[in-house]
Amino acid sequence: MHSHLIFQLNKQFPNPVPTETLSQQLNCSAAEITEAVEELRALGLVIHSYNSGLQLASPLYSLPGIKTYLDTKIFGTQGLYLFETIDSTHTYVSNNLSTIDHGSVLLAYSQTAGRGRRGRKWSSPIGKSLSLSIVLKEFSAQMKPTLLTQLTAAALQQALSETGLPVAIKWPNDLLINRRKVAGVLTEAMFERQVLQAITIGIGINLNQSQTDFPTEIHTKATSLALETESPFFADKLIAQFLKIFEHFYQDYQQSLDPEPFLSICRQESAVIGESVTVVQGDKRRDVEVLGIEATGELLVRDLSSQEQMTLISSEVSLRNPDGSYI
Ligand code: BT5
Repeated sequence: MHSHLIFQLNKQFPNPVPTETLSQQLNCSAAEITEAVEELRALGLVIHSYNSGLQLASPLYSLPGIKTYLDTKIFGTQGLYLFETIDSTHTYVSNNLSTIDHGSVLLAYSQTAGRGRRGRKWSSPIGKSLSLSIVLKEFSAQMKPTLLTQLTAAALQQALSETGLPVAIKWPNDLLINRRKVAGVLTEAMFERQVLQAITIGIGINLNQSQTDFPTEIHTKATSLALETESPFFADKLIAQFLKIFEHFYQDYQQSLDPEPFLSICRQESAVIGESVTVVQGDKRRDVEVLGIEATGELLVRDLSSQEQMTLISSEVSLRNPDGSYI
């Protein structure tokens, strides 16, 4: 009911939809519509009531909306779930792994405990952001799970670029527009008795946040698709396109074991190759020039004081501007 109501409201956005029209479309009473709207408002979603009808405050994706565009064989076709609010889609997967099939996609309008890398927080306010986890249980024994972050970043870069915006990848897992972070990727592997059972790929995308919707500490480093396009952003198509491109890269990589198709995008669209940056590793800092991305997915850099070349592993480091600010 909620999903179909949102789908109908979204289709008419920004126009209000009369309750009678919704009753007919959803085959239910006006009282049931009012009850559903109250339930959604109680979650924090903003739905305006006018004499002329109901109106979403900002566009909202929905399962029926995504399915209109979905053109995948596996991802999202085996299982596509949408939570209105959840602690974290990643945490849900790890707590329910045995009941979730390979290729399932979990989405959430809001996360109360969204996670980034190394215990960092991911802000996902209700109705404004996209939180998505993909569950992988079938993989070639020879593939390198560590490369999946870059596979995902490349797929996301390609999907986001369809907006016409200049989208760059900040190795290993950030997507930037005009040097501000619009999306992030989190890959987690789950082992049982040292045997890889599953990999969960998480992506968070900022869709319709205004600058004040971001926590103060990330005001100057975060952006949303609505801020960049200067208009409300409809995400159904983006989600379907991302899943299609992800599926293409993933299936291709499982068969060929060749990471070049996605690594070449990470290199070509890199925000850091050729730049001088500071590598932060725990308490240590080191100024380097970024030379490239190796076939292993590691970052090739040259230390600016010793001139020594070295590779960096994504799980261990973060990159910053030499003055410490976000790149
Ligand atoms: C990431 O980590 O960028 C990975 C984000 C993955 C989120 C998805 S949502 C679905 C799935 N379920 C989860 O619980 N997580 C995944 P990292 O590179 O560590 O970046 C985290 C840092 O980005 C924070 O410390 C903030 O500085 C900043 N940040 C937090 N929220 C942000 C936002 N909405 N937009 C831009 N930057 C943000």
